[in-house]
Amino acid sequence: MTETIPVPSDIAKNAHIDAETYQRMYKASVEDTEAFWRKEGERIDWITPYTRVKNTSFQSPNVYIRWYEDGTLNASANCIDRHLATRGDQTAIIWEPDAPTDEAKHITYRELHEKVCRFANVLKELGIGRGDRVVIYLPMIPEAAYAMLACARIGAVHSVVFAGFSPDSLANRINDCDAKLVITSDGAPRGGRTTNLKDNTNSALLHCKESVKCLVVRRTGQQVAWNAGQDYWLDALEATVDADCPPEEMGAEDPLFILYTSGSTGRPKGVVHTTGGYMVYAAMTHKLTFDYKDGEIYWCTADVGWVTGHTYIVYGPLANGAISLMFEGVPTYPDAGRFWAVCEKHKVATFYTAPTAIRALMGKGDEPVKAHDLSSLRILGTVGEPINPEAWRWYDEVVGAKRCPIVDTWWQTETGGHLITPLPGATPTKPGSATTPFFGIKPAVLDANTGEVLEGATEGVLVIADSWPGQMRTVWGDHQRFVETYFQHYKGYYFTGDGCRRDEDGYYWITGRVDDVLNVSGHRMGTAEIESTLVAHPAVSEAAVVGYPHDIKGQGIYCYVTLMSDKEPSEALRKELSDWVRSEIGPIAKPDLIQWAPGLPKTRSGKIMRRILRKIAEDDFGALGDTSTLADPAVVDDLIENRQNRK
Ligand code: 6R9
Repeated sequence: MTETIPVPSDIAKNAHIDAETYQRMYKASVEDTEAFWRKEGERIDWITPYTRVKNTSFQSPNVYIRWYEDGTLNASANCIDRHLATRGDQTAIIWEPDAPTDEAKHITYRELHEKVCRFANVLKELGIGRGDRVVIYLPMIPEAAYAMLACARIGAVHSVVFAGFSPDSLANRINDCDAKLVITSDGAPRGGRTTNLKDNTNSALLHCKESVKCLVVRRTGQQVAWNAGQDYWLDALEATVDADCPPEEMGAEDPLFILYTSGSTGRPKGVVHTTGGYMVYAAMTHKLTFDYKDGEIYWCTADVGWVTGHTYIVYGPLANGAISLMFEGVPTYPDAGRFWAVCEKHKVATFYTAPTAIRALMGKGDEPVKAHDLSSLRILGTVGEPINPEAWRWYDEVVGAKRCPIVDTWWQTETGGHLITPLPGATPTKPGSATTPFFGIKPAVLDANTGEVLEGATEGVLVIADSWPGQMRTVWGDHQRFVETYFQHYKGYYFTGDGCRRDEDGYYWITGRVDDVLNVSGHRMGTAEIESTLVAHPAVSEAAVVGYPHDIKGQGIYCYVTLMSDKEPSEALRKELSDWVRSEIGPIAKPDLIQWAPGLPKTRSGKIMRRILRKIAEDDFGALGDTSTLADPAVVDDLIENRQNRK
């Protein structure tokens, strides 16, 4: 029996949702989904109210997902304008810079309005309008949020690219969505070092259409290489435009943003989210999962380059008129107490971070936490990967002093917001479990091979039986890929790609990806992307990439590399390949271990047996299973002999 941690009574008493309300509302939400979401849609402001609520089908090949489809609204007006009368002078965004010695900024809703309006007018000056795509490649500075909201204001579709991605990755994303403009900064300070974002953008733009313009935010003041006629400084243009920009009236199903994410095959997919349903779901989950109360300081440590930053730094909190803290730095700079110093300094009530950060900080001991007054904390959250019970307990005991409920939120870029998560005032928690479904969510566990629905306490693949408003609508430019990736494996269900266990209390325990997607420090990466980068190197003939358990990162990247016959393995080459992947994709994709593989285990039809490679990488080669179907079973012995991950 795992332990169950009850809901603290003071939290339950004042929560938006208590246990009884959860039961009642959940039942209603899955029994009459349409009526439930008709009411919940009122959380946000509509220009033309919707009459139709749900129009969805999971039946491949005919998959479509539409919510509130005849309603019109503007996402930026929901995040800004509707708060002006009641909380214009309240802080909307607290910005904490990389260096603790630099001053934090407090931006009120009224200031946010002016910043976003000016930014939107600059976009218009540059020829951007409804439906145009804009790529945002910025550090964690307020301008990243302004840029997103400015796009939303004029109906342009933003695609944020994480500033840690390489010029090549940036170029691929600009080209895939045919963006007209890329927004970047001169440099990006992080952890005391600076990335030259404008230089990266210049390199990327060499591989894009000449017509793509570049808008540059001044962050560091460093010198940058300038392309006259193509590049524009934001501050120069801002000064010339009007301080007001009326929001465009958008259809509920008009795209709000594209966000590229890794899958098991091919290039990253452009996940498309639309306006109405996404905003309803972002606002509702932010308010209820974090039991957000007016005036509280809420801090999500994610980067806006990931979906967590979209839904839980920008759209959800701002739709609720919250105070959202944005942090430019890293957890360990200038020291391992930085997160806690920021919590103390700004009196943070809700703190939402990733298990990898918790594990890394846990490794530094309790002292850096204890050195700070964390009495303002009320709710703790985690996201991005399964959290191991040890890290959960440390978070609970040392950071939360056993007072703060922990919400372990399971969701995906594709889902737009939380699908399985505790609610602080309603759900007793179990360390390592994402617990129970959010309102309107119908999870099911299937047998991976037969697709049979498994009841009760069981283990299998996690699917969702019906749509919810925050669900992605399509893959940009490739609806077929959307249908194939998510709706063809198990007919009539949305396939999450995750495995899970459901216990006797109906609690869900996510066990990780069942496909070839890695989760390294909470960042999603396709093994296929790393493999194709490796084989693009002239010394490499073949490569296979798998994950292996890593104490801090959750998973590490293990690469098996077969060299061209005229190339000799060497430490220098190992480093060269590692740096190659880093520069081609970005630092997050840098291999942890590279093993020289004279041959890879393949079936007679030539398919690489990843199962075997995974086992060897996990140092668990006692149980390799059936290797008799291999074309050359001898290669396995060599791989075991020369494995890199010896304990
Ligand atoms: C929000 C986000 C999605 C994948 C997902 C799963 C893993 C996320 C988790 C979790 C266990 C949690 N994941 N949250 N696993 N417990 N609380 O992370 O989106 O980057 O698209 O990754 O992350 O494997 O399928 P994304």
